[in-house]
Amino acid sequence: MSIFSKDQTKKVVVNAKNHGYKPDVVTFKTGKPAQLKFIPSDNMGCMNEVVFKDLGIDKKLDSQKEVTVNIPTDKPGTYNYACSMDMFHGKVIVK
Ligand SMILES: [Cu+2]
Repeated sequence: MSIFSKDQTKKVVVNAKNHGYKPDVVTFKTGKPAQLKFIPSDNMGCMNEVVFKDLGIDKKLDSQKEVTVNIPTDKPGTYNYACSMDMFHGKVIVK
């Protein structure tokens, strides 16, 4: 990635013992490629899988390294996500 890259990257720490996703809301701008990186902790529990129902994304997280989810930014929208049991919730806003 060069300094001229227009990509947007944000990080979310996953911790089942610390109320879930931190931060639980992230915002991206429309029109630029966006990546949400899930940073593991030592308390993944049932959060070892993340589900973006609206985007049809169901992804295993890795307890050792970050896992990237590409977020579509072609139009404004709000994408909720959750752990595989729908207990912990987070939100991505594209505007
Ligand atoms: Cu869960």
